Parts: sequence; C-alpha cells; structure tokens
Amino acid sequence: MEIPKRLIEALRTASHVTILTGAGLSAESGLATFRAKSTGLWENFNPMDVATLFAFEQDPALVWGWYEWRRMKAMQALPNDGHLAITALQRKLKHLSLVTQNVDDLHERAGSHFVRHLHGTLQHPRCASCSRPHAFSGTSIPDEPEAGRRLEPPQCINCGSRIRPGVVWFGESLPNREWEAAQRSTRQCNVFFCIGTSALVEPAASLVHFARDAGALTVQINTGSTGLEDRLSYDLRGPAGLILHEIVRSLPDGPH
Ligand code: BJW
Ligand code: ZN
Repeated sequence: MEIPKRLIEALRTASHVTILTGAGLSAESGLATFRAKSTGLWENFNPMDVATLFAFEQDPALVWGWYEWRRMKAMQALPNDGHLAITALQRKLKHLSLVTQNVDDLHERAGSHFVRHLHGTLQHPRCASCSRPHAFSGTSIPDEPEAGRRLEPPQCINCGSRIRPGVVWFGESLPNREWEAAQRSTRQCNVFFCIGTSALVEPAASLVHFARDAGALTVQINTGSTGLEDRLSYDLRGPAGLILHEIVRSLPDGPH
C-alpha cells in the first residue's frame, strides 16, 4: 500500500504524534477481537456475564476463569509487525504518545515505553476490596487454555477478600492518571492515529474527536469501516501490521 506523501511529511515535521490502539492491532498476534463476526469475544460470551463488577460478584469463578484463559492466551502470543512498527516509530518521531485499550502487554514486549493502558491490564489484578496488587505465582501456561473453565479467584493476603482482574469493566471509571495523560497527549498532538479499534466504547472513542477539535490530523488504520470515516484526514484500509510497516519504511531515520 502506498502511504500518502502528505501524511509522511506531516509525520516528519510533527512535534507530537499520539496513537490509540485497539484489539485489531493484537489480532495479527492471534488474540481475538471483541466484535468480529463469529470469532469476536462478545459473539461467544455475553459481556454482561463476564465484564461487569456485578457479574464478578454473582459468579466470581466464571469471571476469574475467563480472564485467566485470556491471560494465558496473551502470554502465548507474540508481538506482531504492528507492535514492532510502533516501537520503531517511537524511535523515528520526535515525540510519540502511545495509548491503548488493550489489556495485553504486547506493546511492552515489543519494546514500547510509557504505554497508557486505558482499560487496565490482565497482568495486574488487585484485591476487590482493599485494592492491594496481587502477584501471580509462577504458573505454567497450558498448551491449549480452556475458555469455559471456572476457577476460584485467589484471596488477598492483606484482607482476605477476592482478587479481581485488573481490567476496566463496563460501568467502571478509567484509571484517572491514564485517562488524564491520554487526554493531554491527544489535545497536544499534531497527528492522531486510531489503529485497530471499532471506536465504539466510550470514553476512549472520544479521543479522536478531541484530537480533531484541537486541530490535529486524524488517521485511521483498520481492515474495515467504523463510524469515524467522516471525521478523518486519512482512512488507511488494511491490516495494521502491513500499513504501519510501510509508514516506518517511508520515514527517514529519526532523532532517537
Ligand atoms: C483490524 C485488524 C487488523 C481487526 N488491522 N484493524 C455513552 C453512551 C452509551 C454508553 C456509554 C457512554 N459512555 C459510557 C458508556 C458505557 C460504556 C460504553 O462505552 N458502552 C458502549 C459499548 C456503548 N463505557 C464504559 O462503561 C466505560 N466506563 C465509563 O464510561 O465510566 C464512566 C461511567 C461510569 C458509570 C456509568 C456510566 C459511565 C468503561 C469501558 C470499559 C470497556 N472495557 C472493555 C473490556 C475490558 C476488559 C476485557 O478485556 O475484557 O474493553 S469492552 C472492550 O471494548 C474492551 C476493549 O478495550 C474495548 C474496545 O474494543 P476495540 O479494541 O475497539 O475492539 P473491537 O473488537 O470492537 O474492534 C476491533 C477493530 O479492529 C475492528 O474495527 C476491526 O475492523 C479492526 N481490525 N483486525 C487493523 N489486522
Ligand atoms: Zn485486600
């Protein structure tokens, strides 16, 4: 795919670029997205049964087991060309802020720094009552983790309450520091990328509008269409790994 020359020029001269990523970026690592037809997580599991505090309180073993399955899948996955290209961009561009809705750690494992996780992470559960972080003891990863396996959550060593997954469920607020930082970098950037996200979940979906309202160029990289098309400066259709790799290739070596 040919990357528009004007976009490359804008990236070359930008003092600040912000990237928002979603599940589509990790799809090329073999992790399911949420809303894809037939393979999406929400096609096979009702989000109200697994991704709310109410669901966890009603059936902790179902919810904990589901997130342990997701954590195992994420641990088996490897960063793909898209994650690696974003790390390369962090070196080539003057200042790149990376904001993700993903709960995996593939950006970090690709070598990216200062990743803002708006929806938390699978790797950092905490006590549902006193919020004390929970450290996983060295569990081995099964060859084929089972999706429906119930698993009792561990207990907090501080207060004895249940440990909950460290993700942001529907109806919960985003971590304040991450959300504040994401808004700041969105309002300050010259170019804003939305990569591999359906841009349906608020408040993350509003970032692209904040960026545009603040005068940034807005770029989407997605295999399909979203509701954002009429708010974009560039709509790059195709797999994120391929397109990001092309963008990196088109840029001269950068300051870092
Ligand atoms: C590719 C590709 C390839 C595929 N290359 N592309 C206003 C109106 C109505 C409702 C609300 C509202 N404001 C807030 C709400 C409620 C709710 C919400 O937004 N609901 C909407 C669904 C309507 N939001 C919240 O509850 C949020 N909290 C909040 O607002 O707090 C304030 C509040 C408190 C109390 C009451 C009310 C408000 C919290 C949201 C937390 C979302 N959590 C989840 C689960 C995290 C844990 C887990 O992982 O299980 O986060 S939901 C799920 O969706 C997950 C994702 O991060 C998030 C976004 O999904 P994403 O990444 O976009 O994935 P997909 O599958 O949707 O899209 C993938 C895309 O990739 C597609 O477009 C593909 O085409 C593309 N693609 N392969 C490039 N190779
Ligand atoms: Zn506790």
